Amino acid sequence: MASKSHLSFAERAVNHPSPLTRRLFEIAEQKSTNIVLSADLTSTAELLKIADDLGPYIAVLKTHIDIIDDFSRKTTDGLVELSKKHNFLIFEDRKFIDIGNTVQKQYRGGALRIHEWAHIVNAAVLPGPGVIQALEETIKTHNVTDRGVLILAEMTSKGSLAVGSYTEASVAIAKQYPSTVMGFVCTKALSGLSSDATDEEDFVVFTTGVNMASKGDALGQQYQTPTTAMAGGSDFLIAGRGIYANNDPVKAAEAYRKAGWDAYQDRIGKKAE
Ligand code: 5BU
Repeated sequence: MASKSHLSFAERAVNHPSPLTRRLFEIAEQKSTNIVLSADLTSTAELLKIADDLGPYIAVLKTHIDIIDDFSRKTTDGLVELSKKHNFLIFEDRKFIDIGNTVQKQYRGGALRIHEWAHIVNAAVLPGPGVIQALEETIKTHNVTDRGVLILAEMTSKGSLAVGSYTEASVAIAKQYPSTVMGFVCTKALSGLSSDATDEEDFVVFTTGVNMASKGDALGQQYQTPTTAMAGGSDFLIAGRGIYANNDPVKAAEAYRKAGWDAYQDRIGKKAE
């Protein structure tokens, strides 16, 4: 996979084939942030409050909508309104992993109606390429240009089995669906995995397990810092408890934003302000 990580997001936006990826890059440049807030709060009021308070510091808000105790249309209508107010994208961390027929029902319907409000969703390719085909079909049926998918190519938890040939297969499947797959959730750039790299490809690397104060948790989570993640080739940094569980989430969001953006500017050869 050809890496474009030495270029600025603005440069990468110019000829990028995906309108949603272009929009993501533009948001990052406009707001000087590559932070994805993992807003793992469990009530609608808490979720909407953190989204409103931290919206100015983030490029993307990541949700686990199925952990909300009092989920209703108000939850997702509120998120959509805040995404417009603060100009961020919404990423539902649904991790689709089933046969295509089931995945389409999960993406389109049920109580959550994820495709109606989430710009980005993710999927694991354990079931094979059909999982991505199913998501792509739903997106194309609805004729929208602001929906995309990230493939879970690696995981941050101890003992993860998403390594080696599984990660390589994730890259190969991404290449089959270039208009739908924006990139990967992974711990580092996946360069060198593929021998038929082309210059046209520009997948985005989202890295989870980012924390400035902790090395992990009691349930196997393993963290790296914004600086090490960016040095490893990440583009967007996903941080949860490091920000929302801090005594001062606004101050923490600004600290993560600055650390991520400084590291990004270093990488593209611009002096950090
Ligand atoms: P934390 O509070 O920063 O540890 O939250 C991390 C979030 O990212 C949480 O929502 C996880 O479900 C999510 N996550 C992860 O931690 N590791 C992974 O490999 C993937 C997602 Br994929």
